[in-house]
Amino acid sequence: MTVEKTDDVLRVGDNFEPTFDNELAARYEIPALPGGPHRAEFLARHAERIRVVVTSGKPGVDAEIIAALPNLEAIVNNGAGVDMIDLKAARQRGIGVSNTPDVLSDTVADTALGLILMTLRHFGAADRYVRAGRWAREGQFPYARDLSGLQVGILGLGRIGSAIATRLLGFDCAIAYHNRHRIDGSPYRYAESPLELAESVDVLVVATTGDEQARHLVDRSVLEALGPEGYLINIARGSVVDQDALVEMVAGGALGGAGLDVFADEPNVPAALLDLDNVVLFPHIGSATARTRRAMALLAIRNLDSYLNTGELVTPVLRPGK
Ligand code: 8YV
Repeated sequence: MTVEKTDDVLRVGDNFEPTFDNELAARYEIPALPGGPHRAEFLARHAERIRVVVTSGKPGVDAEIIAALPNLEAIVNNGAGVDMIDLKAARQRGIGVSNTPDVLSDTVADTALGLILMTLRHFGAADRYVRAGRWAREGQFPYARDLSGLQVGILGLGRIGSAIATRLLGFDCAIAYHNRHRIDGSPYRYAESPLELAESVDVLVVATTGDEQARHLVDRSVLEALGPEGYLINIARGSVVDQDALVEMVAGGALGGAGLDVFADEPNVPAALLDLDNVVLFPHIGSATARTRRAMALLAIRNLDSYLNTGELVTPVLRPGK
């Protein structure tokens, strides 16, 4: 593969997902936006000629960076979530934004099922029990809760939420969901609000986008509605849940348990959660399989190639042009 030198594309973010980083470097030589004192100097020299930004999740592309690039036309993100990109600023300028949907839905749904099973059945704690020699010393591990036959609510029945629902049907779960709008023809029961959803289910799975409108959709009242016998699973974004309320309630027994792949301030996890056996904690691994990360990387690169060659994005969240 020949490496193409570009001077109209810019890398933004110093923490690119490794597969994307490698696949991108195999095809393109792209300058990176420096941080700190060198940024202003770099922008003064190069900002004018940048047409496309490539980024990979956090820290994203904020309004300040968008404003600093007067000829920016497109932002290519490696990842489904575009919550770290200022979409409002992009829309105002007619800047296109692409993400990597679909290719990760099954893997993220598998992660959700893993979290649900581990949280209800205490599989992580059971594994630790054996490793610590407690089985031989203390005998029978305490009983857990069945997933089969439960009522499960999905907050955000999009592509990932639907893949989670399909899997749960195999566990004979009754599925309900809440979205901003009811989905015509959906086989699942619709709840008018997150609160109404939480009131009627045993397990609430958060699978929404992480944009500003979704911030703290799961607040204290929603967690109270789930209650001491209820469970919260989050594979979306930490910002969707009021994390302080969650920590307090799950530690105090007001919420039955929680399975969390995402947190409000990653990679920092509240210390109060670390010793709780009714909580399962993952380091944001929803889509983290080699195959899926490669598929995401190749789709992001396809968006970049396509934009540079045709002016169109393959999987746009926002189409370029006013
Ligand atoms: C990755 C994700 O952590 O796709 C997303 O929105 O949250 C994850 O799959 C991230 O995007 C990798 O850059």
